[in-house]
Amino acid sequence: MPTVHLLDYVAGNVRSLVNAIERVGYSVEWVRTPEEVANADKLILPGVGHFGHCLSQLASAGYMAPIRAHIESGKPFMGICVGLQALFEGSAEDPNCPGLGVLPGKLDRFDDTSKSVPHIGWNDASCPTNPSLFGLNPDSKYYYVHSYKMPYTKGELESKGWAVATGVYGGETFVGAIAKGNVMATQFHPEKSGVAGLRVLRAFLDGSGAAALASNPPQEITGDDALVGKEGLTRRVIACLDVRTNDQGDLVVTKGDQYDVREKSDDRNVRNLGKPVEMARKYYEQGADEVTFLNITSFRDCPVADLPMLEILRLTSKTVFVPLTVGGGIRDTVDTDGTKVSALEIATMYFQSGADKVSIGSDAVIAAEEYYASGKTLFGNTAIEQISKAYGNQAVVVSVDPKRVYVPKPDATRHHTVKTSYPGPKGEEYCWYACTIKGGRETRDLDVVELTQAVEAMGCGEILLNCIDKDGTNSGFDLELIRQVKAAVRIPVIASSGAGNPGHFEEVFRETTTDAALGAGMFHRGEYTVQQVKEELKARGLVVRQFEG
Ligand code: 1PR
Repeated sequence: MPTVHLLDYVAGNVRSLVNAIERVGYSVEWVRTPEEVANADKLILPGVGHFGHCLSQLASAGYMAPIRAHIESGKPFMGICVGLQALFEGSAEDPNCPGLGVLPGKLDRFDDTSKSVPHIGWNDASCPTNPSLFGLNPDSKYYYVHSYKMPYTKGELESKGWAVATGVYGGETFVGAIAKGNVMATQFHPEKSGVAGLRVLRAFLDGSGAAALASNPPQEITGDDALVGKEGLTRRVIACLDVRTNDQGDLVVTKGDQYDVREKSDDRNVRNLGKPVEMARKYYEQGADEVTFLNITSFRDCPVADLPMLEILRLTSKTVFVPLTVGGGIRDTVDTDGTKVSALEIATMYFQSGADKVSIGSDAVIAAEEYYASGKTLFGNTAIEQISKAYGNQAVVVSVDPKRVYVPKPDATRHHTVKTSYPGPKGEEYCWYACTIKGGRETRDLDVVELTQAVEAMGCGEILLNCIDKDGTNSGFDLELIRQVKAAVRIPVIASSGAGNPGHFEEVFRETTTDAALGAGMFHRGEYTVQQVKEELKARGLVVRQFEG
């Protein structure tokens, strides 16, 4: 197998990248010291998380000069995500930390006054001068996750000989990919962009991308060329698999009604809806934009290193090239042999097994309570803070399990209420959403606004907003809950619980500003496919990513 060298310089999830590289027929050799950079013919600089963290690691380990030398030698070089950002002079994310300076310009933050930041999801990489630059396709979508971007100024980089592909997010046009000579870099993650992304990786690795560019160098950009074919961020549809061991000891995908996963029949068996790896693969092939696994029992009696979810991730990430999230049991814990294992260590095992994000439930509620009890002080010791510092905010999702508490009027409680169109049992016209822990078994005196604002302050990058009242009901999402949380935070929110048909997805995207929507039961029971949901959204004029086989 031909090889590519991958720079191993910073904590991050490179497992998916390795899987994607292997999938297109190459094997990875690691560069673990600056001297080894010289061994590389093709070099990839991956990068996730914080610009300053990545660049200061590169600088202090002595990598900057060897990387520049590799690029100047004319050997193939590819940067991914922060690997693209590193090519510029610097970033507002850490103004004191210089980039490689191969390209002029500095990155700035997306404006979050009227949109969620980070920019998470599937967007364009459209290059008017070279539409099929390194396998890009104007009709394909690519997976982005970043808060800082290189703003695009028409013609500026092109005048220096660069081909530039762009995307648009909330009116801001940013650099999605750039290429010139031996250098190719993407802000999106090709390894998480399905078949469209694998095509880009292959074009870099087999040299066909550079050859095509050499024979058709970018021309001056004219007129409105740069604005062609820009649809913006697509509506993200996520499939969620709740996983647990059943009474026979098998690992199964299950699904509850209001979190009760047992059959209604007398035997009260755990519902078995299928096998996790196979079902994840099926949803990927139906066009799911992400797959989420929630370990809903935390496999309590198992040594941490043998957690069955690790194997599920390893197997799934070999064939599923969209982002994978894993949740359940991510907290400081004591292993079966008495060793203490931190939440960060557990998250690290998940990332190394192929997860792109981890989702934290109960532990986030406890951390938020402590945050308010200490007068909103951040000590840096929560799982959210530690994992987001090491892997970036985008890697930390907080999964919220709220329940409605009805009140007759807003001042009957200290909590944030909503006026509801679905009054309570005694005709109460208001409700607040109480956070729960332990899979809904314990209700806390903390509302969803308090929780989501606290975890956003701690560095959480996205909210997975379930709703116990709606879970498994097939009656549609709780729009009132979603609107309340969307108004409270600036990070993206995934609407979850209650989806029973494709129309419910259309409704939640039309009636709220949710960033993504998740379904479980309707997919598991085979009532509808993810593809049908996307067809419905498309028919109603919403932009979606279509699966490319
Ligand atoms: O508290 O960090 O160990 O995480 C536990 C995780 O497991 C949390 O994310 C929590 O939401 C989840 N969980 C715990 N118990 C259950 C249960 O069902 N008994 N599942 C559970 C939560 C809810 C959604 C579901 C949507 C959509 N599952 O993920 O997929 O409600 O369902 P639908 O479309 O069929 O309505 P920790």
